[in-house]
Amino acid sequence: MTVIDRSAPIYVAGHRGLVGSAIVRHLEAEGFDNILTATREQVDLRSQAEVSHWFKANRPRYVMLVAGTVGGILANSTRPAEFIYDNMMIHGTVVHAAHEVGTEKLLYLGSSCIYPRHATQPITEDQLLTGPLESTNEWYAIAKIAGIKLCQAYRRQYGSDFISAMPTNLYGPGDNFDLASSHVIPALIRKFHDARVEAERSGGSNRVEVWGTGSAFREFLHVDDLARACLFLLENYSDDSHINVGTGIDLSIRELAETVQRIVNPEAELVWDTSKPDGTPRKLLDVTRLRELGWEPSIDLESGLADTYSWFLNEVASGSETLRGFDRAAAPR
Ligand code: GFB
Repeated sequence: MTVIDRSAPIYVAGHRGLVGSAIVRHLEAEGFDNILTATREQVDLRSQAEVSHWFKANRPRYVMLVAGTVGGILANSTRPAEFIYDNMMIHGTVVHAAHEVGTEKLLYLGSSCIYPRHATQPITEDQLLTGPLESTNEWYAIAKIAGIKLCQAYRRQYGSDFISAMPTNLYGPGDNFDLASSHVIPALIRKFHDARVEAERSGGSNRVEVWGTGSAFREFLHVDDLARACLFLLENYSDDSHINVGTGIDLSIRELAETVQRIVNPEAELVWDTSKPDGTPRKLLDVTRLRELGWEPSIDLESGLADTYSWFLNEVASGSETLRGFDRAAAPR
């Protein structure tokens, strides 16, 4: 157990993203009153000189390293250079700068894609580096694995209390709704929403194209649950090994599409685009270690999806700038 001083400076790297914004909300709700953030314009996290300079000026006692270039299956397979370079650099610069200023505790966030494509399900932490990776996201996965190893190396050589958490697929308010780069949940919400709006407007077809065969299985965690888990781990976890963060429950992409359909657009006709990849057949995390520490998720998928859709509708209605990737021409007036 680490006693975390809520008035000490805590830096959230990546505060504008899905995860970072949820962590900032949660820290504020938990009484943290010295939350540090830096925009991309202020600090290029890929530059060691800029990051070290910022750390020396701000000296965070704690760091939540949740910044990175992220995206869904298509973005991962079409932009491999950005995914490996940006992420490897960001992990390296932030971990090193935290070491330079003597940051007391750092939490690094990885991803469930670090595990082998054919890992035994549910996936225990010790399956890391036991087999080949899924090809659609191996670039991102390699960078994420390097991040785990960085934290371990700094712990071993310098005694730094740097920990790694591996979340399952995430979703929630603040997600990216750009169809070329988003993950499946925001993509489905937007596709079902746009199809309904268009059908109501033009009286035309109400068809929604879903990628792949629908047979892949995924586990989803609401980002507000992840934010709770990150603070919980900062306070209760201090181990060399990374730790899985998930719900322990998965479903097929077909079942997911039907659930989003029920919430957003029950009349829609679903069409499967099998020219698009399914990706990893299944990646259900074994969350025994996290459960044994005493942490449980609190938001079930159906209510999490409904909550995310209401957030999306509010953003559309308010013309918010934070709704990434949404074409306002298709928004209801
Ligand atoms: O969310 P997603 O892009 O990420 O795709 P991954 C999950 C599944 O949903 C795949 C299917 O089987 C997709 O084919 N899918 C169906 C769709 N329709 C759509 C759609 O309209 N958009 C998208 N994006 N998918 C990512 C990795 O893998 O997961 C990253 O590429 C990272 O490295 C992240 O680990 C959590 O689960 O396949």
